[in-house]
Amino acid sequence: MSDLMISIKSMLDVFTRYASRDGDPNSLSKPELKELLEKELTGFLDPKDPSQVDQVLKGLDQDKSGTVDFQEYVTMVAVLACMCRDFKPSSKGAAQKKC
Ligand SMILES: [Ca+2]
Repeated sequence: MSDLMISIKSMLDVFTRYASRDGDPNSLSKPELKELLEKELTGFLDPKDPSQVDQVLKGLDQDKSGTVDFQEYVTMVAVLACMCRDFKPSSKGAAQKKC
C-alpha cells in the first residue's frame, strides 16, 4: 500500500474508532471529539480552557447538527495538514507557501 493510501486509511480508522464510541457511528459527538483531540492531537487543546472543544465543534459543525460528520472531520484534517505545511521550513529556511 502506498504512503498516501496508508494515510487515508489511518484518517478513516481514527474517525471510525472515535465516532463509534457512543450514539451515531457516522459522526463525532462533543465527548468523542474531545477525546479524539486529546489523544490524537496531543497538545492541541489547552487544559486550562475547557471552552476550546466547544469552539472547535462550532467551527467544524457546518450543518449545525451539534456533531462532526465525516466531511466536517476531513475539513479539520485538511486544515491541520495545511497548517503543518505552513510551519515546515523550506530548504531556504523560509516558510512555505500557504494553501
Ligand atoms: Ca455536523
